[in-house]
Amino acid sequence: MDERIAMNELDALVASAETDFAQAALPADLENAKARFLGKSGRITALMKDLASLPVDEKKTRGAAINLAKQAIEAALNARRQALADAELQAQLQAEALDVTLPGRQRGPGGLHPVSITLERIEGIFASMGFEVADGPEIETDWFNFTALNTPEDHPARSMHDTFYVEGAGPDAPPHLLRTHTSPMQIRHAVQHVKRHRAALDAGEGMPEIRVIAPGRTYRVDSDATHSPMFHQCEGLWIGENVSFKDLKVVFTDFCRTFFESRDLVLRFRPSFFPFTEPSAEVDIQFQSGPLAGRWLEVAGSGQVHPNVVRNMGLDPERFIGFAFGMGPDRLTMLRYGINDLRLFFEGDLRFLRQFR
Ligand code: 2NM
Repeated sequence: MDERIAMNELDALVASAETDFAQAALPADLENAKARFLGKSGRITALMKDLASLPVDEKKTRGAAINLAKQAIEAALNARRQALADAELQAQLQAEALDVTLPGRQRGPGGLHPVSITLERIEGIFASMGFEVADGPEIETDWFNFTALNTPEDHPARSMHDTFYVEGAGPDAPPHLLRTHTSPMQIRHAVQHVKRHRAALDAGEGMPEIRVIAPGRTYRVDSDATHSPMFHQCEGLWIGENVSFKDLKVVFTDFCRTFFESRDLVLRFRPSFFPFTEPSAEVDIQFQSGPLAGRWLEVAGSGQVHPNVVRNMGLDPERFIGFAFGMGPDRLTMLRYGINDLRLFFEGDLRFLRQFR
């Protein structure tokens, strides 16, 4: 065999391998191309096998030449492998690129729920008149929710049609329920207050007046456009040795005028009935100007605390007297902002809630 042609044949083989390797776009293509040249039945392997039939001296030179070609093909293979790996890494880096100069995602300004705004206003106004703010359990006992509040055993409010009862308290446990008003918290607060001053009271001395409001969630079996099974209440209590209905009128008038930001507002106390107060009155307000002018609007219930309730607070009703009131922050919020459907408060629709930000 002519040596020059044989060399050209090897150069062509190397060039062919380089072309094939360059055309391999994926590592798998490249390994297939490698097999065609360096594999068991590849071109280089075939040339090596052919050596066996050559004379010894030719075997030497041709073997060396084939080896050079094989090394060249291996070098081309490794270079291409490296190039494909580099390209893959570059593509991956590009895909995962992070532009740290982009502006961050905004969380957006939050805001208080309109009823929370009302509760904070109520707390602020009564705090300015020397009232404490009491907070307590929403799951109550029958004693604190009904019995201590002078509510008779057969009162319809105690029925399962009106009150949510809580199961699973155990066979011997007293029945529990979701509080139907925040008055049980008034009892809890008063009992604690009286306990702290028990010694002074027993010694015939006085005690600081009880002046407290209890805002919070309450529950009743009721659901329509004007009733929600969960609603808010804020009850107030003022007990002392010389507290009268006149004080209730002053406190509540002042509260309403501050809350509604109107001096142009009058109150009416309309006789009513509650088990825990005697006498009792509904509180109506009337704006003298503005969009609500002229209509009487019911905003609270109130009354002089019943002697049985005063006794259940641990006090002598012959000595201590006072008044209590209860109002609905949900309804107060509707009046203040002109909202016509209670359910808007509990749907979580941002288009509604954003208006109070
Ligand atoms: C109302 C109306 C009238 C009230 C009574 C008491 C307590 F604890 F002193 F007995 N707390 N709240 C009361 C009185 C609540 O809500 C319509």
